Amino acid sequence: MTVVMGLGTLGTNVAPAVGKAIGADKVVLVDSKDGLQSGIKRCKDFGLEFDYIPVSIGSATGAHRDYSKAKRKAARSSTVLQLRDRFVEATKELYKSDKIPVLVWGLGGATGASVSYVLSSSVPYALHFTVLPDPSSPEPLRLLAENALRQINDVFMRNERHPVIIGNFARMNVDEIINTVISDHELYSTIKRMVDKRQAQNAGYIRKRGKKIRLAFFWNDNIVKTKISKIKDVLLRISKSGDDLTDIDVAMASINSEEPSISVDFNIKSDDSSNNKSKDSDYDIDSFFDL
Ligand SMILES: Nc1nc2c(ncn2[C@@H]2O[C@H](COP(=O)(O)OP(=O)(O)O)[C@@H](O)[C@H]2O)c(=O)[nH]1
Ligand SMILES: [Mg+2]
Repeated sequence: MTVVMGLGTLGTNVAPAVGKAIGADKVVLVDSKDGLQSGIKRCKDFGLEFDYIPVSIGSATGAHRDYSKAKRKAARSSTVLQLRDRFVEATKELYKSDKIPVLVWGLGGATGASVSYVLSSSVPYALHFTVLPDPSSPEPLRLLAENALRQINDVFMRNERHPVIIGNFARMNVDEIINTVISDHELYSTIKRMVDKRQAQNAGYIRKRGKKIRLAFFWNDNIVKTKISKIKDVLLRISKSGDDLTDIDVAMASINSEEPSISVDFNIKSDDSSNNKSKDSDYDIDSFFDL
């Protein structure tokens, strides 16, 4: 029995593939009303059982990337708080069968990250399947990197028992990411393995001089274990690299070592950021997670 939560634009589109790969019993999609449609279609195409929850905590187009605002709205949204309560119940049921829930969302955005923040801080273990900011997105990469850094602090540093798979899917569109999730054996077997609570309890850590050290699984061309602080270093460098940074390449220089190094290449181009604002109201939710 497993549940995959798809949060925000990236999350709702990629969650159906994760759900299919691990044979999930249910996929729950959370995004703006319009944003939900493509994820719903993908769930239907994959023949998955699913629920969807419209929220209005980011902008309708998702373009403003205002994580602070989305976080404030999520904390006050009755829809999100009801979802959190249902999520906690569902997670307790999963734990009984030694499974943990999966949260799929993209680092750097607003909607997915703020819902992930609410949900993940309410349970001891959840597997995060997330992505680094995409250099081909129309927003300045620096803004996405700043958001991503804050989200790592909010979500991963505060919930340090949660295993994390961070994909570098730079310049890959959603369909390419989906194909990778479904066809990359190493990636989906890692997801499948980490959904096992007993694995999650051990695999998130190494012990060094008696101290627990947080690990993430970074997918580039291979799954490698890395410290979350390494990913933070990379994002910090991006966020400090200038206002107009729009291109970046992140690569793991060495794999199969305990502390892989990460190399980063930058390109600086000029780019305009758009400031989209929208006001829509929250929706009511019915019932989810019929476990
Ligand atoms: N590689 C890749 N990254 C994406 C794609 N869509 C969104 N992202 C990244 O995912 C992060 C979250 O974006 P998004 O899901 O649109 O934000 P949200 O809807 O507010 O949660 C950002 O850093 C984006 O760069 C995509 O199609 N490909
Ligand atoms: Mg969005």
